[in-house]
Amino acid sequence: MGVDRFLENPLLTPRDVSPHRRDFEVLGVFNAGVALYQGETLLLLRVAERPAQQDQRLIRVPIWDVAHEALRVETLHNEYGEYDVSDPRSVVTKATGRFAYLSSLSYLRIARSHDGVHFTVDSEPFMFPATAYETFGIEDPRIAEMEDAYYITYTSVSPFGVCASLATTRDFQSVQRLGVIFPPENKDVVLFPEKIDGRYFALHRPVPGDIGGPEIWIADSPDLIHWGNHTHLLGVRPERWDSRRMGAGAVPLRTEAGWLEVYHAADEQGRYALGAVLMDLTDPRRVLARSSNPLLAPELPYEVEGFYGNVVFTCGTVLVGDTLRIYYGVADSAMAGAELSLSEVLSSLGTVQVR
Ligand code: MAN
Repeated sequence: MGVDRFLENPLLTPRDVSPHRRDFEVLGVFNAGVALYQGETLLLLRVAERPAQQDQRLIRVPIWDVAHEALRVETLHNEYGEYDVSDPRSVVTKATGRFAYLSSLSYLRIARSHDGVHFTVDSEPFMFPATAYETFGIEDPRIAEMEDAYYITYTSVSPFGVCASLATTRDFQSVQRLGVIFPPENKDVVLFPEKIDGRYFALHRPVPGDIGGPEIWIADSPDLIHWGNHTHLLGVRPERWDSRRMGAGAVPLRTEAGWLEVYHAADEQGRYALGAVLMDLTDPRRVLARSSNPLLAPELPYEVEGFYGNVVFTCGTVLVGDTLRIYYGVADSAMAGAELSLSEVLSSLGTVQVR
């Protein structure tokens, strides 16, 4: 299958974004949600920042302080290697083996474009951590346009765990939080962009503790807030590209063949690739087909190398005619884009061609 990566890739890198305050540095600009708004393509970027690290023996971590409604920098003493920082995304206390902090704090910022390729980043954050469930940051937004509003599902991280939360906007200036919709541990929540038989649908990704693994579930709701009828939708496949963990990626796309979902999955080596799953239009709990091979896997240097390498991760696509444009985060560092033919994707799934 032909995958045309944009020649302009990476579209946005940390160099294109100034930190929200001067004593911070931007580590990553990635995993953006996508919306079409007033003739523009908007990327709702996940921006990961941390305080500039001045002394190797100290680790400075950012935390949203709910009580004081301010960002606090906590300094951890690491003179004797008390903390394990081998995974650059987190800080683990060696004595307990327990996760202590994220190494950066993520928030959401908008980038706007007339051609979908060249983006200008807003000077201010769009959504910054604000609640007790967001003290370690907010990540990986997905945007579903429904009934004159845009619904943003995002990951909220705090000492309480990793939750999925919901917010809504009409103008991409003001935003209203609607709270946590899936308790820990859950992430990768995407809303279907329309009601099916009178109910809202969402894909979600719980992380079971002892038995089971990180796989994709589906639920429905009368109001986007109360979710039930949880059903397991799609699981990992041993010894394949999606053998270890997986989650929904983009907002599902209505096609004549069914709901097309571009999802991400990692293998045993932690290599994240993208594949597709097709669900029945009237009963999305019915899986019709699934990619044998990835649609897109990390191959180019900007996908393989970075803050956390070997990762391609999508939170949104745009369909123009037969062209499926996938926006995706690369190596937890930057944003990229690629185009595929929708009819080729569907025929790779062994389904009927769309006209
Ligand atoms: C997490 C995801 C993303 C991230 C990948 C790779 O599980 O939720 O935030 O891009 O891992 O680090």
